[in-house]
Amino acid sequence: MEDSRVVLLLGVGGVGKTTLIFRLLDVRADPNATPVMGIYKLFLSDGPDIIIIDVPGQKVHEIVERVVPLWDFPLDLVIYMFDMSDPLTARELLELKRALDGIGAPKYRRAILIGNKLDVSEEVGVSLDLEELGRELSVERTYQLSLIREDPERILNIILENLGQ
Ligand SMILES: Nc1nc2c(ncn2[C@@H]2O[C@H](COP(=O)(O)OP(=O)(O)O)[C@@H](O)[C@H]2O)c(=O)[nH]1
Ligand SMILES: [Mg+2]
Repeated sequence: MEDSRVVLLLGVGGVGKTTLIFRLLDVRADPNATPVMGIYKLFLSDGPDIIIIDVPGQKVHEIVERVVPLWDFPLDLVIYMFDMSDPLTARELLELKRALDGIGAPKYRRAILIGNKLDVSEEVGVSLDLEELGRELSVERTYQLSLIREDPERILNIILENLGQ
């Protein structure tokens, strides 16, 4: 794994973690609830391989249990995700982060926050303070996206710029 970077997606079920990966890989299917850990590898022509880990589980406690085996894994980037149209997913994300901090893991070099489903949040008129949530999660950067229609290049660039590539 010398020449790979490892990215972990964290957020409760339904926020769009698997969608991010499917967009990146140009998989057209609509993702179902993720039953098992998904490990995807991107081979880039110029630069290290990127391994993306999609943690299964819908609720905070299920996800915490699933992240435990990743304890000693060297993570380069954590992408925290929530649904901009659903404030509960933001509260649950904070709960998830606190639960993970409470048991001292996982260790990572850098973290960012993606507020997904911007299309829905605009439609229903819900707006959340992304920067405030970003501060509470101690992330380096925040992004508002609608992953379902996002250009895969843009998603890849977000990952690369935060991996320092
Ligand atoms: N409207 C809208 N739906 C989205 C967006 N991103 C994901 N979804 C939908 O939200 C549902 C849950 O997404 P999924 O990727 O399975 O979430 P996960 O449980 O975090 O992996 C799926 O039906 C997606 O198609 C988005 O940007 N806008
Ligand atoms: Mg999923």
